[in-house]
Amino acid sequence: MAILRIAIQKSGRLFDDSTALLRDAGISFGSSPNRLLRAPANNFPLEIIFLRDDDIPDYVEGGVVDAGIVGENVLLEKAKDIRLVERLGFGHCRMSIALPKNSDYAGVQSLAGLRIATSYVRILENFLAKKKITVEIHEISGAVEITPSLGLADAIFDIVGTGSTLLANGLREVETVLESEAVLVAHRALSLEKQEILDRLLFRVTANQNAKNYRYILMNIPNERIADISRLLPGMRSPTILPLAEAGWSSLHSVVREEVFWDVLEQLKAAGAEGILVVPMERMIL
Ligand code: PRT
Ligand code: ZN
Repeated sequence: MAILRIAIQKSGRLFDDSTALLRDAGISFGSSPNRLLRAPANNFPLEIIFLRDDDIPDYVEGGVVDAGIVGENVLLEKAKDIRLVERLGFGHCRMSIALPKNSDYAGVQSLAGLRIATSYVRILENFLAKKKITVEIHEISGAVEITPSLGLADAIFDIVGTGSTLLANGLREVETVLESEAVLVAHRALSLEKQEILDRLLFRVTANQNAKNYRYILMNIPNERIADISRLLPGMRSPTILPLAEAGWSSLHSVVREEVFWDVLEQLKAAGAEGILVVPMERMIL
């Protein structure tokens, strides 16, 4: 029987969320990647391979592994011929250009001719080419943020999370080049059996993501408001309406997207809904 090999980061910022994603999909596997760099799943046709994030795109392209979880920043930098299957909603960061905090900046043109240190040469080159700006790129493998204070560069291009590393090094962000998150990637041409396993995995992952993106909501409404209130709640197909013991009233159940949730709540209240309850969901299959 076919087994799908998936690479995840061996240790580092994506490790916890990547293993949690697989475990939340009901997949169990041994937990100690320190010595063991591969772990077969016990209850799903999956083998987990623990790698450095930088190696994952190459391994996926070459077919050494079938799929992987990696930062979009790494995916773009490596520019391998692989498929982006799904954004995973963790590992959020941005990639920005930063200058010493007191230097003048009047738009991207100010970067012309500067020495910019980075580990992400390709992404930076693409950005500057689009803006038609020429700079001197210095490729550095780590601790990019200290190069301006050492006089090795005039600016840096690097990953920013909270921004406190930039601040601590006397730098200020002047251009955001990319917003990134962890993504599921796959080999271009998986066998039918392996693609089926990937689809099963994706089905589980999506059910979990949907549950995070939606809230289950129930409320009491006077019967004459059913039509109005239903319009505010498209739900999955249409809301569920159940009669209350008290005549003239119904209980309405539906789901609401997280990002519009507060707006909808206000509209429901204004439209006469009472006793509104909001409950988290475990899984949601659309
Ligand atoms: O060993 P391996 O090569 O696998 O790991 P790595 O050291 O190359 O990567 P790692 O674990 O640091 O990051 C893995 C992925 O996490 C990155 O490729 C990004 O997709 C994502 N990510 C999310 C981040 C950050 N947030 C982040 N803040 N990667 C790096 N940082 C750095 C940032 O550059 C700064 O130096 O963390 C530091 C703290 O950031 P601030 O802005 O919060 O101060
Ligand atoms: Zn790395």
